[in-house]
Amino acid sequence: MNLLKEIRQGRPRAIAKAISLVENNGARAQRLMKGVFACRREALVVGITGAPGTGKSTLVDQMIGYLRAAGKSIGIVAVDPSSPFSGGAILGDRIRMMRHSVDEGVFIRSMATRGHLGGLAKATGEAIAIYEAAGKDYVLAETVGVGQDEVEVVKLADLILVVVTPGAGDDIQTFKAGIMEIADIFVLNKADSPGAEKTERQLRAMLELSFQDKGPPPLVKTVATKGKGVDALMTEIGRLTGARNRRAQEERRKRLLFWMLRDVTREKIFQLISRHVEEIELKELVDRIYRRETDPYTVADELIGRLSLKKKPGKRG
Ligand SMILES: Nc1nc2c(ncn2[C@@H]2O[C@H](COP(=O)(O)OP(=O)(O)O)[C@@H](O)[C@H]2O)c(=O)[nH]1
Ligand SMILES: [Mg+2]
Repeated sequence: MNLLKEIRQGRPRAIAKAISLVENNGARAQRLMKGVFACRREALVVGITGAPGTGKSTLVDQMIGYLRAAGKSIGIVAVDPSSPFSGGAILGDRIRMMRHSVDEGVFIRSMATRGHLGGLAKATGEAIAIYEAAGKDYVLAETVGVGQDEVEVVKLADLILVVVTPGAGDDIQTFKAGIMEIADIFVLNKADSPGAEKTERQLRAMLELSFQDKGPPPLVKTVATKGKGVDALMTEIGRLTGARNRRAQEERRKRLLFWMLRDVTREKIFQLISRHVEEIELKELVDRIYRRETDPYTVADELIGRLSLKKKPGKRG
């Protein structure tokens, strides 16, 4: 049967196959993605980020439980940096969500940071689109909030949760750089640990300061291991994504589509160039740039110029 049709029916094997295809970024993936896009289905995409060990996977597991009880279907992408430990981390995520692995309404997929031709954010964005085409109501994207790659990934979400834990107050400076300003909801997980109240106070003070203009994002306390605070978190998610905020969501989606268009166009232009320019010449050009005889800007102009010449043979200048 046709792969797209099987995806639309929500068949797990078809979803798995489709995600592998986009990870490998071949011509078949492109054809498939055109069909996926035409499906016009949308999920609510929630990004969950935070340092390793803050309890993201445990929280995701609880969110799955909550959403399944409400009859919702869910796709999960767990993005892990491909350090020597990633195998272990991904395995850990899998184990923490294991109780859902036999549930047809839940699909879990891990993606490693490196080894993606065309970029991790692109592959993850495509995986999300595949889940949407498969009719998932929610997509939960767990990512470690460290590198630039992960920040790009979490920006694909309609709503972003930043998970912190007690004691995090000590390195609050690290949040300031990068991840903090993209949070829609702060989750203070491990609220059962010592120092939770102190961290809460510090966090609230910091948020008040940093979000003076638009007001601080909500802070929800959870104990993921016991499912405490999960109702409150889900209520907050519902509130922020409700009808009143529909416009903001639309704007965000459009911004993403613009990025996607930019990435796809960029990639296609480079593919075109690669078709017209021998690899050996590209290597020589890089050598010349290395020797500072020329620069990437000049070379790019030159290469693009050649493309337009190829298009209109005979019509020079
Ligand atoms: N005490 C306590 N431990 C938790 C809580 N949530 C998660 N943990 C533990 O923290 C560890 C890391 O959790 P995990 O979900 O893998 O974190 P991740 O790396 O952010 O995905 C595990 O041993 C969890 O059992 C919590 O609310 N309280
Ligand atoms: Mg995890």
